[in-house]
Amino acid sequence: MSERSGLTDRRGTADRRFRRSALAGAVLAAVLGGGAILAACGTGGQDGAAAADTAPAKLSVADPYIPLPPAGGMGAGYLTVRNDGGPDQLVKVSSPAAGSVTIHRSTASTMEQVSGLDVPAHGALQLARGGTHLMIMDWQKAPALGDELELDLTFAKSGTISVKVPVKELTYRPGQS
Ligand SMILES: [Cu+2]
Repeated sequence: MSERSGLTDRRGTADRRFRRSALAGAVLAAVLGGGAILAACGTGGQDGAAAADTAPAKLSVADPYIPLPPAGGMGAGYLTVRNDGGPDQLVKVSSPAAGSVTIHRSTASTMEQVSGLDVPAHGALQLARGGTHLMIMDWQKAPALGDELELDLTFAKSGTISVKVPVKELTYRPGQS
């Protein structure tokens, strides 16, 4: 460490440190993601992996819910997409109940819109609190507890799957009744 480094140098060091930790996070995410795929396709060699990639996806949606949004405010949507087939990608979500539904990813301090989310082969895509979620705005009518709202999930290969999504208490977690 240089005692005499000026403000610019220290800034540079901090910046490099930040980049390194961001890179480490990306590598870790890649390792974890790769691990999940390996676990799912563990017995297949290269041929097996190639076969899995062209197999049709077999998707089903589990545990969808929307925590009751504040009056007039934006809401979040959570659900799990299960896949018993080849890989697919969630590319668009819309709803007759709302003017805008976007796919979001939470980062450490904020969230950002993403254009799509992978549904891994023989795995699941989870949209859950603190992670990826749907952001719903411009309600046609303010949602109330017990409402069932339609979400239309469009996948790159499987087309559109429509689900009825119940509006739950703010504290609701899947698995509770
Ligand atoms: Cu969001």
